[in-house]
Amino acid sequence: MKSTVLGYPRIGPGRELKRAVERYWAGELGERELHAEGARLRRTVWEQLRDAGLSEIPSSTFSFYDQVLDTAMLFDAVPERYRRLGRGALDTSFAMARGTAEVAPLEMTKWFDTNYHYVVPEFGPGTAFRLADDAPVREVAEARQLGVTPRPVLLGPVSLLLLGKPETGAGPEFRPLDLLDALLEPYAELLATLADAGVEWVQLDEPTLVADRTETELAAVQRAYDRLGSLSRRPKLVVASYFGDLGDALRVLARTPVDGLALDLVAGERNLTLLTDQGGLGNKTLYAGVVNGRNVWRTDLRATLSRCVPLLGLCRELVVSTSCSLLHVPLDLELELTGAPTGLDPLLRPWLAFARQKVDEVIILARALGEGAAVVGGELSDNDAALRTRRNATWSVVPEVRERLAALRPEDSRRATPHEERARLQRESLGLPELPTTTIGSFPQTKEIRRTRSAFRSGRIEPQEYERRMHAEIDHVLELQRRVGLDVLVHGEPERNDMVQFFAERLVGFASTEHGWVQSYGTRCVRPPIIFGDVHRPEPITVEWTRYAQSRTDRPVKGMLTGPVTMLLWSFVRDDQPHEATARQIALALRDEVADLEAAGIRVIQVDEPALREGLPLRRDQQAGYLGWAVGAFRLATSGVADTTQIHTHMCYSEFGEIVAAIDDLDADVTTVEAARSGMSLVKDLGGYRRQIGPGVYDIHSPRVPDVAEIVAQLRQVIEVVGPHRVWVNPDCGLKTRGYAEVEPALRNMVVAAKQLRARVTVH
Ligand code: THG
Ligand code: ZN
Repeated sequence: MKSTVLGYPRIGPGRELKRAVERYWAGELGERELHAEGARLRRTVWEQLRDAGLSEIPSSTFSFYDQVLDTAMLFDAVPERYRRLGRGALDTSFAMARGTAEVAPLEMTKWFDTNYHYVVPEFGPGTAFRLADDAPVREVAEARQLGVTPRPVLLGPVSLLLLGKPETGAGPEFRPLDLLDALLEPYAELLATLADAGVEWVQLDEPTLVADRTETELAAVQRAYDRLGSLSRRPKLVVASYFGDLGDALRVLARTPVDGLALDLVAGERNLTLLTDQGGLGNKTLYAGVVNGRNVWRTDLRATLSRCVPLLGLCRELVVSTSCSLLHVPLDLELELTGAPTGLDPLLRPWLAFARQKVDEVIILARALGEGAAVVGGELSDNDAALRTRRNATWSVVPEVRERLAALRPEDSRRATPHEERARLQRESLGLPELPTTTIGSFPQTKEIRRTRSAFRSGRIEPQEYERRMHAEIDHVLELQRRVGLDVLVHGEPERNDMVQFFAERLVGFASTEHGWVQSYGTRCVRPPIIFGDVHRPEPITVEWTRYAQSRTDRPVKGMLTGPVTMLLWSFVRDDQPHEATARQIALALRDEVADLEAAGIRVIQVDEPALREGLPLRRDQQAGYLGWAVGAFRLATSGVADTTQIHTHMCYSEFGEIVAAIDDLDADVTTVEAARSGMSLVKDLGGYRRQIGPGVYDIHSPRVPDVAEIVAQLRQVIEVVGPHRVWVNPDCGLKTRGYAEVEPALRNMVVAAKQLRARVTVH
């Protein structure tokens, strides 16, 4: 029986990809050297998969930045403004991904419900597709040299178009999908070339088909795969779906002449019913995605085997596979040290499988299915034993947490007084002006700050010295805020690295890794923590830093926490209880932190939920269920405070409209949102919105200092829709990525803008 994975991490065990690409950007590495490093990274992956004994090995899953961008480039979908720069292919693609001094980058957005972000291609009526490169063919040759016969992976034509957006000026009638027929030609040409190169299978990824699709879109799927499937010169085609079930698209694809389908049987459990209902795939090959590519838990091999057996009767050939690309999990558990002070708990280790370990799982399953379970008897027993340590673990269970949750009453998740009344009380007690000014929380993270944190972590400086330096930094940040005249101050978060990692390291039930990097976008990576057990807070986390800051000023200092939904969504979550239960445990821990901040005299507390929107299920019929528990967790974390304590939340996106009702339901007093980068497009969704809102009035992603008039204009747009009394004035989030040279003048202009408008607003 064959085994495969749909894709593999490309960053390298020590984030070599990041280092090489960033050195290239800095001019420290030439283009030839960068390509050589890319080739080396690909080779390492292929050798690893080959030596593990995987029978089908993917190629073209490598990218210097993003695979969607690469596919757009491959078919020459380069918007004119980047083409005009006259750069080579590599630099053109980096210009599209990151922008240049002259042009802004393409938009970047979430890759479905994962923590990966892709570059959004742009299409217009003038887009002229052609096969612009032979990279997939070259990679095949590269892999062959290692004795690997690869299966090239390409984003499919329907998803490429559906994931893109119309370019400005494309006209109101234009849909990217209109270009499908034109796009199929270069796909056909590429498939022919791959066939000539002796490629047996090509994987065409169509993940967009696991979301709700219109009849028109399904008809496009049919057209695309009828056409590609009936080409005379082509390799076998497997259409890969992942992150959910195919719904109606399964029936459509099953009727086309493609040779195989890859189905996600983890996130898309319904695929099995759909498959059975339509009597199987007939003559087609089923790539059965049974090993979870999205989490880090060891697979229950025996249970998975029994799930695979009935699949054998539903297709001509079965290939055991992962549910999706392994891009979304860390590379190798073997890289992790075990034991104190920073390593993984040795008790946790047998519970886990990262990408490399998942490859072994796929291979064991394939052997068991092909040759009988007896040939992998030892491996299955090891798996049993490891899973038993997890099932029987008592050390990760905290009865007090469960009892506290069980004893909660509905009123614990409700604030006592309606928000209009709270707003009045808070305005009086906080003494804030109209159009109050604030920031989202972090201030520039200088080299000095990073050095201090790292010195403290490794024990090179004493706690007292660390505290002294952090206090000095807080003083500096407060002084700046006083100087520019902000109303609600922050301490600047110098003690924090990543917002999720920081809290995870201080909560019981979360584990952190040393090398568990996962690509977030381009060269940026995160190390998602692992929620393995019951969560609680052994001691206050942020209270002392915030109390210190408040002791240095008469203005309100805002406490800053990461919300329960974001903590959950940006971690690997335990799979042995519903997400709702885990979210409530985190919420309870944060509720204690909120209470302690309040007791320490903090009157404004921000609980960030930047991930709330991205957790939204891809299928509409599952969205209400998710929003229900997500909102419930936020409210549990924040409803324990007095009326006069003002709860803020922050979200990092402007597609506000979709979830505006849920945001309202959070019952936060103030919501700040990212808005400037999308030209305040969220304003259109604020029509009926009745709460206080702080749309980011300038884009912090660029070093440009916005002038006063421009901020005034942005604010006017918002005031026009929601009136003057509900508007807060703040930048977008992420000041920590900027330097003081820009931050201070930009904030000063922002405050001046607020004051100018204030003078014109009548006090009520
Ligand atoms: N934290 C976590 N997940 C996230 C974000 C976050 N997911 C969504 C969004 N924010 C992704 N954005 C970023 C932005 C910057 C970086 C990563 C994700 C980043 N990473 C450093 C790097 O790759 O060099 C490493 C950071 C570190 O040392 O911990 O800059 O904010 N969890
Ligand atoms: Zn944000």
